[in-house]
Amino acid sequence: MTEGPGFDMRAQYTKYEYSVPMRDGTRLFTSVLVPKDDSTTYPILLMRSPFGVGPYGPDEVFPIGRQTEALLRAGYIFVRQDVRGRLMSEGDFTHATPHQPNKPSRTDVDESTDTWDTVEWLLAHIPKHNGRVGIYGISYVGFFTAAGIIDTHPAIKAASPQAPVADLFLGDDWFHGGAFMLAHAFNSAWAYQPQSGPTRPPLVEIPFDWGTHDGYEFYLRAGTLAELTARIAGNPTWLEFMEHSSNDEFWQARAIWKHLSNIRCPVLVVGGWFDAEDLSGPLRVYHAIREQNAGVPTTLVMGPWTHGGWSNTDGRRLGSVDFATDTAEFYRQQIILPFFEHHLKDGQDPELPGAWVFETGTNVWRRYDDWPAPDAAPRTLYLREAGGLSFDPPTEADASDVYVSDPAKPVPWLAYTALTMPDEYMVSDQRFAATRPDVLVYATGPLEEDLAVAGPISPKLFVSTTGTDADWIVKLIDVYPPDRSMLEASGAVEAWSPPVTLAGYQQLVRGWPLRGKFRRSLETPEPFEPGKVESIEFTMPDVNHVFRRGHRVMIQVQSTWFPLIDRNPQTFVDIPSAKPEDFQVATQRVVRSSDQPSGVEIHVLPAR
Ligand code: PG9
Repeated sequence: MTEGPGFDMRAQYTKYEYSVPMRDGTRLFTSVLVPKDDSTTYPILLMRSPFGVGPYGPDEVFPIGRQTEALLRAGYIFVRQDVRGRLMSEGDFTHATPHQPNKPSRTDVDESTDTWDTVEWLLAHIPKHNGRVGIYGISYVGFFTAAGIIDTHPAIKAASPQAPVADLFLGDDWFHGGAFMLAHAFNSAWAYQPQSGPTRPPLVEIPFDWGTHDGYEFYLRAGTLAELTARIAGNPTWLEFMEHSSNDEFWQARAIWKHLSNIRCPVLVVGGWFDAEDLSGPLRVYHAIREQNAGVPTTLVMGPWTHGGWSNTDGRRLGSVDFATDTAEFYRQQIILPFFEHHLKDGQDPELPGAWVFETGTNVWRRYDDWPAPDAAPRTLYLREAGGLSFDPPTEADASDVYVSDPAKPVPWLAYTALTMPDEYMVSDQRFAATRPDVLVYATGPLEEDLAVAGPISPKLFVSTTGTDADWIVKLIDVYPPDRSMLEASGAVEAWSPPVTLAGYQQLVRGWPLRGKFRRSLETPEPFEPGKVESIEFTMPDVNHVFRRGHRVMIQVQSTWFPLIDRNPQTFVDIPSAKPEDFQVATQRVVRSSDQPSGVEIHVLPAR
């Protein structure tokens, strides 16, 4: 069955609501849709969520994304559950529930045991099931999916963690490279209010007058993090951010990827190349499952998608960038549906490869045995004189570029105003930044052949600062040729979107910060010695992008990216408690000499 209008949940399913007991007596609210059709049995699809599974009430239908619709049309017993301490479930909620590898007591619980107990209960109490269970979910729900298949219950026959949160400090929602993801964290903190018992929505009321539609203006006026904290006193999630601004034991206990073992079912990990929230998560979960579970069939699917874009869009376009086909519809019909149909109903084997990844730039799907593509080889693009960028290292004995970074005038992350985090920023035009004096710009000439880049991107820079701390933000950019237009790129323009000229467009392919004090350790920060050149290295999440012939590759380097990340005072202090006077102007130097060559390591596929 394909998607489309006319899916009538009430006509095809009956809804039941249960209070399901866990081994420690805590009861979790569980909503179950059972097909009305009595002629056969159905597998169970389970989704465990911290966001609420309402509207509550057996007569209430609820909104579903297009992915779930495709599955419901095919026929499954569909189960959604409020996790501990959220909405209508009992118990206490803590972010990214720490996994307990050893459980000395029978009543020790975590997401693995709650999933196990839920599956046991469903098998015993729900009619018409065929004994097989699948589990899936996006984002935080992806975290509960991944955590739930540790020590997999034998009835779970297939799992799909999608944009799973794998590590909230190491690159998922709240910290990237040790830098605090200010705009996203501030917004998401409101979603997790403490509750004293099962609570119906709405839980969230933002007690806050932004006073502007411009996030840049709002956060700049808000001042230091300490001043912002004082203004929103009492938000427990925010206070956790402020109390844990390094990769301390709090975050390490929540790093679920380290515990992804004893997995006993095929796994389909899904993510989006342009997911502004959880891009690291799917890559980390995929590698952890492969490394820690020999022989478990595991596939990585990465499309040109925003956060959950494979579930709620057609995947044809993001901002000004066109991907030529409805990539999300392809995924729903050709990948996720056959995956569950095969493992849960003995449908045709889709013969999934180790990695099925969309290649941006050429706009084609590629199948590989593993990810990163096994034949991608590391090469370094060196920062060169006169803003050049080349695979040839520099030859000068003494050369560097300098800029002044002023926390009072941070480089904006967008060329337009936004209060929250627009998904589009992941492919946004960077021309506005390229003309600023506090952004270094390096670019190749027009490429003579396609350059296919597949895998992680690792800046390796020699830098100094006149301060004692500094952020280093590196952006990999695809510069379109001067004769390029949107019409030419897409072949079609949607009615709502006027033709945009892409001539000279500087498409962000990947950008990532390193908070300098974490250059040696994310656990133990260290100051810079003013003026002393040091080497810094960090790795940004993978890309799968072809810089087409005639395009140019560009690297931009800057020290603020606001308010995507908070401002580094550029003095070595505890940033959540930094005072206004701690914020200082600093002069940043990037060395590009023959003995201290700065560059960005990419992984290049052989010419096709
Ligand atoms: N990426 C979102 C999130 C996960 C965990 C913590 C905070 C935010 C989400 O959409 O679930």
